[in-house]
Amino acid sequence: MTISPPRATPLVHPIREVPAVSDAAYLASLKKVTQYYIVTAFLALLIGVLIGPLQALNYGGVNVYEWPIIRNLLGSYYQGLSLHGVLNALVFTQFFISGWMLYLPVRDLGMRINMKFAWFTYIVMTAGLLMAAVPLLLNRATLLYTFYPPMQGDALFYIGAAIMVGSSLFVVGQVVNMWLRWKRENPGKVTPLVAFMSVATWMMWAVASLGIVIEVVALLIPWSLGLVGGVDPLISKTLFWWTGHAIVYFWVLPAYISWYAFLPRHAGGRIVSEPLTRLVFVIFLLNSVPVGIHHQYADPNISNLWKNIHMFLTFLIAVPSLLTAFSVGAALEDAARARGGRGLFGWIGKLPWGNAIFSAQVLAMISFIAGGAGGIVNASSTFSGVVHNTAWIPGHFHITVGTATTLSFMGIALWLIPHLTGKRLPSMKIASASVWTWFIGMMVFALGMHWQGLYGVPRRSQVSAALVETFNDLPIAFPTLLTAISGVILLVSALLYFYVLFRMLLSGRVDNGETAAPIPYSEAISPAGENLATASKLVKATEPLMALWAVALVLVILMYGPVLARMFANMQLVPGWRLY
Ligand code: HAS
Ligand code: CU1
Repeated sequence: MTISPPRATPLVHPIREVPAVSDAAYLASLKKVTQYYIVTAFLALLIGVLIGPLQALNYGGVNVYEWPIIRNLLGSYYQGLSLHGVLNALVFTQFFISGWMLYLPVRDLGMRINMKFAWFTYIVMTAGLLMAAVPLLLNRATLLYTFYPPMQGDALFYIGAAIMVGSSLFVVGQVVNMWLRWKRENPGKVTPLVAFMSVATWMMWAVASLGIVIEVVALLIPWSLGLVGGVDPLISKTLFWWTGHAIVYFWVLPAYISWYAFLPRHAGGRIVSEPLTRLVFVIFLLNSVPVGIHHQYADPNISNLWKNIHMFLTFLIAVPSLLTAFSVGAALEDAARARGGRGLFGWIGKLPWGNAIFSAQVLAMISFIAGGAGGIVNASSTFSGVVHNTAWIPGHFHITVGTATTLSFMGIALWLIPHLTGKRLPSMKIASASVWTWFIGMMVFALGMHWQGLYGVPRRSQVSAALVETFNDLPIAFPTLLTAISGVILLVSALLYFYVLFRMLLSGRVDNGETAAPIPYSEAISPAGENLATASKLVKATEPLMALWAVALVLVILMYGPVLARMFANMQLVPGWRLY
């Protein structure tokens, strides 16, 4: 069910087989730590998404924060929103990715890693999460997921967040180190595709995370501990968005790995071009980070020149996603035609829409067409004034991180958990219902929110409690209704999904995951080959990831150095505020 049978036509290039692991205890431990990451991720998502409908109802004009049951649980709309954003956008993603992008390259390269260190990293990351969770739950870090100063929370929140985010750098170290060992042991060989994509993404994240790590460790922790009298909000915000834009590619590239490498197999098709895929990931490595000022067009003390440079670089960083759209779209068409699809659009019906693993990811992609187009609107400094800080923005990110990332991960988990545990998906029908309703719910939510945003309804506001006159004159009755309805659809979807997920996790082991749910490698129409000497120019140019990593770091320093230097020259330290 999860993997289509080989194509009727003979394969030109054999499908990659995952290198065998002879040490069963080692493999079991590797799978276990991956499973811990994935399950922790989904527990965070479960709590996070249950708060989601409360936010949607708020934008639908229903103030559920007045209801006694909610009032007993959550201090305010803003505490609910902080939990929702942190758990879904920061915790779910990072834990899922840390498991997924540790497991994949290790298996792809057939290398051994130090399992003690892998477990240590998981424990440190979880400890950081728990530390940050305490003030969040106690309404002592109601700062929203961007924690902009001068809003101030308890020091424990910043310390926990620093430990959680910082520990992802241990995964970077472990994966890059393993890849370098593989390179030494396999001179002249081309890095296999899945490992290549994972290593490039981790390298990008290492450069990206520096901003937030510096912000939290050097500025916010000393400030929240009272060691320094104030903090410069603009410097903090700029360091935040150094990480904050690139983090969206840290969220979406792990889904791209699946779209490129595994999705064709679920549909019985082929990867279009491995060299092109490598190019896409190298562009992301080089260009994901030096674009963050597109979040700060409205901010003072950043010259228009730098705003425009970052805008131009933002348009460039849409290019690898456009390459992905055409390349993965072609892989789907190839699959559908191999299944007998005909006509200009008729082939689409031949795709395996009833397979939730497949449909979750393709529905995620379809919603991401709109999400990506909206991103390009946000990036234009001329349009930004219309949409910035309005409900349009949460509309945008629910059809990017809420689908391209989350819905893809939901689909991936449906084969990954059977693979890791030998358990079986209890019901493909319920799983399908959950992913289709997630897609519909997110699309309706995004429509309602984009629409409200165009009328200037602000984001991050308890609009349901605002003075009626403020919004009474706006013709937004229909979009607010859409948003409210979407919250209910998404609640149903989440209940269906978590029912299937937990029934699977709590069931007994029945299969050997290695054979019953193998890693779904796909055949490639244009593979990269195994030997660098005979590989194409593109493969040769993209292979030296260490050098490209250094270039990425230099580019960020060039694109942020002058911007930050001017801010440090005009530093304005202000004391903290508690607005909650
Ligand atoms: Fe964004 C704000 C610009 C992508 C997430 N973004 C946000 C925020 C989040 C977020 C969370 O320039 C809010 C931050 C906050 O709280 O303030 N974004 C962009 C641009 C892109 C983009 C240019 N965003 C993402 C992704 C995200 C994400 C990915 C998460 C995963 N975003 C912005 C800007 C802002 C912003 C401004 C600040 C706004 C403001 O004013 O505050 C690009 O990377 C998008 C490129 C994508 C495409 C689409 C490619 C389509 C593909 C699918 C193809 C489908 C197929 C299916 C083939 C060009 C790959 C075919 C189907 C068949 C059946 C055959
Ligand atoms: Cu951004």
